[in-house]
Amino acid sequence: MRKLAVIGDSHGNYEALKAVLEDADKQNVTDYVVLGDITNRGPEPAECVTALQKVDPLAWIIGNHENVYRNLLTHTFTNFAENPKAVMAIITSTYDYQHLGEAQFEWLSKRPLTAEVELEKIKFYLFHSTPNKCRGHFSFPTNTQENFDELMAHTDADMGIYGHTHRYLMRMTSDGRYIFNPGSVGMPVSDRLLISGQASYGLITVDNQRLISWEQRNVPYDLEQELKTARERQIPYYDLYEELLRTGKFTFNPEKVQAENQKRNYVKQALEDVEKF
Ligand SMILES: [Mn+2]
Repeated sequence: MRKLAVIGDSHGNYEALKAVLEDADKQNVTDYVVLGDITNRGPEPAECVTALQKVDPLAWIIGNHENVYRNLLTHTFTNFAENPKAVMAIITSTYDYQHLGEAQFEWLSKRPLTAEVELEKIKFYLFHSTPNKCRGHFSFPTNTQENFDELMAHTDADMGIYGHTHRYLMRMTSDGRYIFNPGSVGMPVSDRLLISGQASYGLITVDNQRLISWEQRNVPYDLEQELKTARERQIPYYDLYEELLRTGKFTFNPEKVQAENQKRNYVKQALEDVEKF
C-alpha cells in the first residue's frame, strides 16, 4: 500500500505548505508529487522549495509561474508594458529571484512540463494546466467533456492529475479514466464555500492496482502569521495577496493589478527589473 500526497500551487505561502507537510506526515504519506507554481506572489519562495526538496518527490513539474522565470532567463519577455499581468509577473519574479538565488531560480525554470509516475501498478500522468501548455483556461472545472478527454488523449495513464485552477475537481474521461485536481496549497479559491485560512492538497491511497481512496484535504494554517511575514518582507501586491487569502476569492485580475501598477509605478520598475536577468 502506498499513500501519495499531491502538492501544487503553494505560491510562496510557506505557512500553508508547512501545515500540509505536517498533515501528510500524520497521514503516513509514503510518496509525494509536486504540480508546479510552488513559488511566486507569496513571501517565502525559498522556504517552500527547500521544504519540498526535503521530502524527495517522485516528480516535480513546471507551472506557469516558473515558466515566467524561464522567459526572463532567456530574455523572451518583450512588449509587456501594456499588459498589467505581465508587468506583475516581472515584479513578483524579481522578488523571487532575490530570495531564491540564481541556482534555485534556474532549477525551477527547468522542471518538465509533464511526468508519469507508477505506484502499485497504477499509472498517474501529471501536468500543471494541460500536457502541452502550463497556462490558460483549457482545464477550468466547468469546461466541457471534450476538453477533459483531450487532456488524457495522448497517454494511457489511469489517472490524470493537475493543478493551476486552484479549484478542486474529480472527473471522468469518456473512456472511464479519472482526472483529479487537489486545489491549491497556498491560494485556494472557492466562490461559495469558505476556504480562507485553509491549505488544500490531495491524498491518494493505492494498493496493488486498487484505488483505495482519493481525497482533497483542507488543512488549517496560521493565516495571520503568513500575512505578518508578507508585510515584514514587503512583498509586491501585498493588498491583493491579503484580500485573496482572507476571502478565498481570486483577486489577481487585470483590473485590480493595473490599479496597483499605477499606484506603485510598477511599469517603470518592471522595465528596469527585466534588465537584471
Ligand atoms: Mn498556475
